[in-house]
Amino acid sequence: MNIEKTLILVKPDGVRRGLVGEVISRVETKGYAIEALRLLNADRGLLEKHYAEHIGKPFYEPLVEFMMSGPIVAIVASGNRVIEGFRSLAGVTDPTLAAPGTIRGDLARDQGTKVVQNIVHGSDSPESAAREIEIFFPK
Ligand code: D4T
Repeated sequence: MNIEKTLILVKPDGVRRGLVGEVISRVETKGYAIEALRLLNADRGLLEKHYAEHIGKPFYEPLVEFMMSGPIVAIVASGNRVIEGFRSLAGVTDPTLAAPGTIRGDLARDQGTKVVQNIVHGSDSPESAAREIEIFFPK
């Protein structure tokens, strides 16, 4: 059956704008299952782990500041090919270019900030999913 799990984050812009329900609704309507969910304020240490691959990049510090600017919602969703399925639901990173019909394409735009504010994060591989789920939902 190859049922996968993925980590989804509703970023502070999504929570601030009251889009948590909309994101969950799109995940559920697509047919994926919600396995776990928590609201939290991410601290720098947690974000350093989550965004380790981006440390040193020009957008890293603005990214961390943005991710600490308000509560986020972490979700584990499951289903066959949910990792690529959620990436498809989310749309590409840049919300200006994300296709209409996607979360980012429908709900986000360029805010003129140093960091892309794009409502959601989704794991990009089984390895990332396992690593990220352990960060947000440690056993
Ligand atoms: P996440 O990881 O949040 O699902 O987004 P993506 O997978 O679509 O994008 P990413 O990991 O490459 O980037 C993480 C995070 O950094 C912001 N970002 C990214 C940015 O502000 N400027 C940039 O040039 C890039 C590449 C947006 C998402």
